[in-house]
Amino acid sequence: MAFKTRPLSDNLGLEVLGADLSIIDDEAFEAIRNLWQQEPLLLLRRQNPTDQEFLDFSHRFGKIDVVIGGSQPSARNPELLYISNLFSGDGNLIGGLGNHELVWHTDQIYRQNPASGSIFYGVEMPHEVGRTSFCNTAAAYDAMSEDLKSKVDTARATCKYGTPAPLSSFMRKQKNKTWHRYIESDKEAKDIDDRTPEATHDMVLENPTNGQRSLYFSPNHTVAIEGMDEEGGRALIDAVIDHTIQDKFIYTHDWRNGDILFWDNARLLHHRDAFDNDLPRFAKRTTIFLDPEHFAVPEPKLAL
Ligand SMILES: O=C(O)CCC(=O)C(=O)O
Ligand SMILES: [Fe+2]
Repeated sequence: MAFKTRPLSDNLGLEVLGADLSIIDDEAFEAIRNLWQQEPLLLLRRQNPTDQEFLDFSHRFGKIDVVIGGSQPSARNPELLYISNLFSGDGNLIGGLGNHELVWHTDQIYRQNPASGSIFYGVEMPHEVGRTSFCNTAAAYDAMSEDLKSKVDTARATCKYGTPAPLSSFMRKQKNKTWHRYIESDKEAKDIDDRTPEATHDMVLENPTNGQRSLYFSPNHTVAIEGMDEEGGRALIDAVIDHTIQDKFIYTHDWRNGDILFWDNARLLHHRDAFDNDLPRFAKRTTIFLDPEHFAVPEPKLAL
């Protein structure tokens, strides 16, 4: 079976037409997985899965991670992350990540064994604001000079969740935006810090099925390049960021309710614009250990 598709932009992204995520059989699943293998960003519109259907579908790709940063998993089901600026009746935020800009980043890269697939279900989404942009790091890698490729091919970047000291000049210029965290107390901050020790990963990943290479790094989390002093490490990450974050590799998504976006953090960076906090925004996300037989993953030896 093959779904009809149409490109979201010249740079990246594919809309999959005629698929209903709540009734996907094995054949339809394989067709979607094949599309995601080829294309780092997929969109399904007008979806309306129950939590269980969303989780069942996500599970088909692999084990779902329980996110341990500052974001809030659903208390009813920790495999489901709520992303929202809404408050419940008792005055608590119902989800994580608020309404502010989220600078260019890669989900979960600060973990020792990062789950690299994010599936994001926009339930209640404002238009034209709070847009999410994606940057194609496979295309960026292909377009690199041989000189920069040879440097980055062997490089490993060290990441730390919520760091106040990002390595790149790009992030140092916008330090006030580094990463907002809704942390209530010093104890909570320490707990998160203890749960998220530094993690180091190869900066170039390769898909075993088609040899496609992509850059794996996160501007806001990178604190050092392994084996390099601060100056050398900064020169490398600056060159990689300058080359990668360019309009020609970026697609910006304007959300509609019912959109489900699949993004592969092994092949994409993403960024979210700020939005007015009076506009309700509510989404659910799963974060998946994609299987290393079909996808490039950061730590295939640790694959579950
Ligand atoms: O709210 C968004 O559009 C994206 C949030 C985000 O960065 C994430 O869920 O990983
Ligand atoms: Fe993210």
